[in-house]
Amino acid sequence: MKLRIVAAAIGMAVLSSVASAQASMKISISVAQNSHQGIAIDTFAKEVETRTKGRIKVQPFYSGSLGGERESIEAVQLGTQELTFTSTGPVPNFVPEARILDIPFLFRDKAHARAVLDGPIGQEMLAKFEPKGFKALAWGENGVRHMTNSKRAVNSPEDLKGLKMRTMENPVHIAAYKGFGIVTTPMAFPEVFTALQQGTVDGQENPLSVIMAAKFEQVQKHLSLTGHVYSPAIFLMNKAAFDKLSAEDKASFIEAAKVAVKANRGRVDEDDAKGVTELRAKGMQVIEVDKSKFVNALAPVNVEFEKQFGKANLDRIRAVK
Ligand code: EAX
Repeated sequence: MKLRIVAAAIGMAVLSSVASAQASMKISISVAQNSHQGIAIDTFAKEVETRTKGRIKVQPFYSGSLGGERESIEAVQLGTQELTFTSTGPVPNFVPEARILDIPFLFRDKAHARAVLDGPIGQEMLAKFEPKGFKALAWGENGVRHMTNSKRAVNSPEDLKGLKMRTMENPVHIAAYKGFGIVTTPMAFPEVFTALQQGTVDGQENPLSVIMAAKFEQVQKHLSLTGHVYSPAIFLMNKAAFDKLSAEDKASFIEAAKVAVKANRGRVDEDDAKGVTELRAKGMQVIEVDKSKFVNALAPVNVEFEKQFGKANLDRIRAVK
């Protein structure tokens, strides 16, 4: 009898400590905290904590300290890490449908991309992550990608021929860059600075936000404003971890991600506005290219993409105002 009372008392103590306990979750990015991605996860963490009145804490990890983007997505899928904010670079390896968003020159500009991602096409795509073990909370932004290298000034697509460039682990990018005559070397982001420094590769391509956050100006001389592809980002959460939340907390997580995306996109706009001046001041040679030449150079690859993805699907994206 006594024993039972003690057991019951212990049981209740455990229950009440669970109810009041703070849950702690991890979120990661592969770039530095002082960046468009840092502001995304810091804002998200703060919003979740406020909205759940401190019951749920989200701990941010920066600079690939939990691994590169592919590893982080894997960790989220397995549930060893609850959350990550990642570019779509390695995403097609998990959710192949998302590949269509990585096609060069598909979006006219950031406004077009944001409208697509926030509209029905983007929302349909978020749902595709669920059967793969993810809850995709919201689309964020990595930015419009440009090319850098340490070998030569790239004014036209011909200048790209034979350049050895690091690419993301993304099949669509790799196919397109091969179309430019680039020698592609897929690599996780945390390895890129050293690879550029040691000359393992001649160049790489990334948005101004990433180039600045990673200080690539220290190891790259030439920057060509090719704007060759829009790079989406995404808030991914382990689906089981999300499903465990109360309805109210679920709504809080989604709202928190929305607020974070606003901050994220705002910072990308700031970086784009000041990036060229800042990188020039730090010694980079910045080239404004005739973009139409780069678009034309990819015409044969685009024929392939239209076959692969369906012209109607591409036109549906292009038609968004
Ligand atoms: O997400 O791998 C890349 O080049 C990404 O753009 C970078 O890690 C930021």
